[in-house]
Amino acid sequence: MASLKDTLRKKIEEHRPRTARLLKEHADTKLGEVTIGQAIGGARGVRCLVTDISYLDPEEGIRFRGKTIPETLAALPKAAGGQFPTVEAFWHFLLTGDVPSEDQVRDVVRDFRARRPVPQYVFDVLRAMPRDTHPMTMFSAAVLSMQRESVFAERYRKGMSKSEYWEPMLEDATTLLARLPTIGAYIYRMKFKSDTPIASNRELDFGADFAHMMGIDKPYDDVARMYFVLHSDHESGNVSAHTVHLVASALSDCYYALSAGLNGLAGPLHGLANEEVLRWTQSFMESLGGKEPTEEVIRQALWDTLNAGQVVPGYGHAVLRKTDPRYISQMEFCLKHLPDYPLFKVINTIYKVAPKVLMEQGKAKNPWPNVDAQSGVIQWYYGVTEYSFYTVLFGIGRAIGTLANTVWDRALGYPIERPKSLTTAMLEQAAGLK
Ligand code: HAX
Repeated sequence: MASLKDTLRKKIEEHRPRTARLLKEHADTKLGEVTIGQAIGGARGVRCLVTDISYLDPEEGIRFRGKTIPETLAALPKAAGGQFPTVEAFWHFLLTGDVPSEDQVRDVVRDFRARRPVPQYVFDVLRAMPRDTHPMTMFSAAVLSMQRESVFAERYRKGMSKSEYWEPMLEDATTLLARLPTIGAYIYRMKFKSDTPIASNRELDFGADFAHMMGIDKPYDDVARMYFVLHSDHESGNVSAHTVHLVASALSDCYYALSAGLNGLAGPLHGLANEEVLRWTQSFMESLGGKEPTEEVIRQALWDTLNAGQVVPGYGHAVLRKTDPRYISQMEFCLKHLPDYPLFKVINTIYKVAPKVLMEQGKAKNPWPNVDAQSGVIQWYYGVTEYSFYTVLFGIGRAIGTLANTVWDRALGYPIERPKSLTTAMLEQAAGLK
């Protein structure tokens, strides 16, 4: 049986000539032009990043290694006694593009288990922070605190050839990823469950151990697996993925890069939107004082939000132009496991009304829901009602895709990222205004 690392080495060796040929023979081929609107407008649609790990089609949504979400979930080996694939199987798949065999998954699970123990100093760092610190700040700080253990940084200091960079990057990425569930669950129980952390059970896979350390029974193990897979990757241009890629392009190690990416994920227009959705929904429900959340009442609340100059959280997207398939996957989960749950019904009613309201307002290019509109309901149903924690869950998932990308970035020798800026006067000149 080929190990994950051996399979990856073979894939990298096969891939390198493709990148080298494109650079050598086709470096001047144009992929598009950049407009003033794009330069001012957050580089929307500028094609200047490369990744083979996932691709986001505006109409279809995400494909991981060429597979849609349902295809990915169907293809990968499932966790024992579960309906969803293990995170370990998905990690193998994202890194190599191959669906792993059961034996290969077992091998990755074993490797993750060995790397799982979190050093005491990380918990000390968390405990030293004021208890009302946002969970994302704690999470990012915990990741950063482990930078001293980076094998990549150590090997770089000692001198290492560029062709070898990916190996210590893989080493760091795997260790870091394996530790994240313990750190996340520790933050949760320290902050919200009267400081009663639960020790890891090394017999369990990534998702099941997370559920165990959160103190939540089945099927939360499957919820965790589903959640982490769905939130893993959304090609390279979103704030968290791009930040990880950018920071790592300076040859900063995985710890620096992921911590930076998490800080971007913590913004309300990005990952924090899942917290905002629940905050918005709860405050709206409270304002009803027990009255029925009818379509008409929801329509009014949405208009109140827009008229106050605020965004409707969980709706809109910079690339997608349809309902996010990650939203649909979670909605299907809800229909199966919690069809009559009142909060799910409210979220579904918002889905009926919000796109029409956003279309009527006419500003958002995409009036449809994104992943964040649905994810909090599932957490709430299983007892995780502390919504400031939701982005940490997103962060654990997002680490899978972004860390896999950093390994490939180093394998393919992608250089330090450095787009060019212009002054406003230069834009005016280009526009013929000066
Ligand atoms: N509610 C109200 N207005 C919205 C809106 C929404 N949900 N989505 C977009 N708009 C507005 C924008 O604020 C912008 O207004 P201005 O012209 O006044 O600046 C206008 O519509 C055009 O924006 P756009 O081109 O459609 O959207 P962007 O690519 O600029 O932004 C966002 C994409 C996701 C940031 C945006 O849709 C938004 O703010 N949504 C709400 C927050 C949210 O759900 N974020 C999570 C997105 C998914 C994700 O990253 N998850 O982590």
